[in-house]
Amino acid sequence: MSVIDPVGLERGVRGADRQAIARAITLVESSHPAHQPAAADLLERLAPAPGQALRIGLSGAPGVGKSTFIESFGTFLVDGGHRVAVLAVDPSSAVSGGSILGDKTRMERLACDPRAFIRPTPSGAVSGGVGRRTPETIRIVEAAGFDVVIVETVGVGQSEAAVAAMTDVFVLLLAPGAGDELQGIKRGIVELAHLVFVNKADGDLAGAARRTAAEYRNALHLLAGSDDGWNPEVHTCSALTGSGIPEAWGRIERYRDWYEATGARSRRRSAQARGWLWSEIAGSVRATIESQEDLKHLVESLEEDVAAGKTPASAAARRVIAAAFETAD
Ligand SMILES: Nc1nc2c(ncn2[C@@H]2O[C@H](COP(=O)(O)OP(=O)(O)OP(=O)(O)O)[C@@H](O)[C@H]2O)c(=O)[nH]1
Ligand SMILES: [Mg+2]
Repeated sequence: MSVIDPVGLERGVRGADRQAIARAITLVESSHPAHQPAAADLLERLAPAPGQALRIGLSGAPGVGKSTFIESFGTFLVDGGHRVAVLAVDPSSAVSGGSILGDKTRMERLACDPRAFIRPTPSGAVSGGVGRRTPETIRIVEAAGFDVVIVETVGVGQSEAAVAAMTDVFVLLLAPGAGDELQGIKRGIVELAHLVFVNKADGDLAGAARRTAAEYRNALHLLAGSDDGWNPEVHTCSALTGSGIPEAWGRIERYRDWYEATGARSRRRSAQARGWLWSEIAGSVRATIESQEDLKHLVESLEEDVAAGKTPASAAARRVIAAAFETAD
């Protein structure tokens, strides 16, 4: 990225020019200090975006069929007149090395469709691999006119809470079987879900899928329901055959109608914006500390003491903060 022109990028993004969108995302993802002013400028220019897109968080353990589901569901949506952006936050690719290749073949149609935009996000160092800049990336694709944004994550880490904190509806994808072991996904993730879809409900797996759905329905019944008062639902689908995919969208739309009518939307979005402000503040404080040699050394020496149990972390943090704010101006 040699010449950065935020005005040109804004025009390109608003005109849904794919190359401009990709370059804008690369710019906001950059951690290079020289890129920060242009990135901030671009984001401010894009800020008055309507923000009416539906943001869907989609999570599920490796192999449950997330990529296949996105291909099928996304194709259904674009055929229905929607424009779909998929932001894949995929730490599993780093581990297995396989999923990028898998995604190329499993999202073949959507990847080539001009009404869709697929962007894998490098799993940054922040909270379980969620792209640190995913909320900004969402803003960019929304400004480009995508009205459905899917943020995909592998349901094995902490990234789900972060994804739930930047989306409107959280969808958990499961495979048939496994029942109570919760298929390697963390228990807390089920509690984040507004909708659970048991995928692979086809062929020999159809019966098992129905049983798994029934088990989860019972399990969710015992939970209190989501914070906002929505009662989570469990349904089956097959990403492979496409059965249950239009219904999956119907359920999501029903959630969205409820979400908008009850005021849950504005409450969730404001809470998310406030949470994001604080996380930005925390991130900036950290970046400031890491960018100053003396502070960095102070932290490194305190890290040793904290690791050795000589100094409590809270006391060490107070010293760093005191030093950082003294030198801040
Ligand atoms: N029978 C059946 N198989 C499916 C279905 N959806 C996906 N699969 C198969 O399950 C395997 C994994 O599918 P993916 O879509 O790659 O799963 P994923 O969740 O994206 O996996 P990771 O990217 O590794 O986390 C593939 O062999 C798919 O063909 C389905 O609805 N029915
Ligand atoms: Mg995948």
